[in-house]
Amino acid sequence: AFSDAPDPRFFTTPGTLRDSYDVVIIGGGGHGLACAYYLARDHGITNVAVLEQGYIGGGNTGRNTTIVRSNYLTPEGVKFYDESIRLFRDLAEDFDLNIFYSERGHFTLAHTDAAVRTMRWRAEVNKHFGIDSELVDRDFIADAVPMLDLDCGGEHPVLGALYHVPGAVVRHDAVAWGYGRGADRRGVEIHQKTRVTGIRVEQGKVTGVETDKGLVKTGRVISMVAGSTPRITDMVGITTPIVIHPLQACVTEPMKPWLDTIIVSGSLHVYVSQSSRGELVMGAALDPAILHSTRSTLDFVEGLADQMLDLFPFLSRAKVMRQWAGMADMTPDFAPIMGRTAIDGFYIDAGWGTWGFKATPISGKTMAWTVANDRDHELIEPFSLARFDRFELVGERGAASVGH
Ligand code: PYC
Repeated sequence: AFSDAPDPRFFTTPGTLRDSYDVVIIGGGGHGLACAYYLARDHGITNVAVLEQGYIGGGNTGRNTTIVRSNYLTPEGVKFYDESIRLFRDLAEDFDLNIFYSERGHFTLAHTDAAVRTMRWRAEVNKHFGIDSELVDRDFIADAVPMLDLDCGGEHPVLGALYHVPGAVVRHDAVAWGYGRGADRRGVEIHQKTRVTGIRVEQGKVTGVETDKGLVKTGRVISMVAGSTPRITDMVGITTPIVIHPLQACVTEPMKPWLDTIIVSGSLHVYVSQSSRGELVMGAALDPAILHSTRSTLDFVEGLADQMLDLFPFLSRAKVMRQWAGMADMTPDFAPIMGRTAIDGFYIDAGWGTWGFKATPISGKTMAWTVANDRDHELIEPFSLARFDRFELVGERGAASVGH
């Protein structure tokens, strides 16, 4: 039941782990907390532990550039992310918490004929599913983003763009904390600083989870981590085609509002929006090496600045205030891996590469449904791990904002 008692903090701090839980969620990021929330709210499953090795929302949830969009390329992707946007729009009310959801409009710039063709393709797929996206020309972009140098200093002029009206930014930590508080109030236990060290499987079925705080019995485990996915799947003897690359980002010092929209340039490998605090939130391509690291580099800021100045030359004196990195679980087709697995009671929500934050609500909701019904929700059927054995890939590479 939802408690109305005044709560000076967001969460209760659970004591020791119980002996057993109906469901154990590994990973206290947005996805794990959203799943716990919907398990409790929609399915009445509250004997749930979320195990987080660090602190909640401290992984990729707190390290992304907060962009939400549904302008994907495949029908499977478009339907999935569109449903996520619908959920995002209601979250502040669901949580009774301001998550600063701000619809800005989202431009993906095309600098080549091939990119224009892909943008048109995406626009048509989007429109087919009722999503507000269209291919726009230079005049349209110039009206919407007057500060943008459409000629990019003559190097790679912008030819057009995919304009996606619902594109939004949202406070990422508020999303994680809203889900966490909602789950906590419904009886879910969130155990931070609790590292999973093993998963017990007997005769093909999950029976428990080993942690640095002791063993808990459970028949259902959901892996909802990033960066650590191979470590967790090794525990149950499952392999995925995931490889991990660092993805870096940074913010400038705050400045007066001048950029209302979200700008992505796949060819120049940059994306930028201006936060409600006035900072430019920016990112670039994946780091090239396969690496398990959250180290920031000067190389990244130098490369990003170079490309940003092609688009916005007047920013040459803007100071970078902070930079950081996350770990992106990349899949071969740039789509996630979700649902049941060959191990009875072991579920996976992984492969979120550079596109995971925007899926937070829908991944939580569909994974909760999948676990409650022990059947893959129809929206995630295309994303099953088994697709790689069947060669039924969901090719979303052309809709990734991040270079690779
Ligand atoms: O997929 O929109 C995106 C995105 C932006 C930054 C990283 N991923």
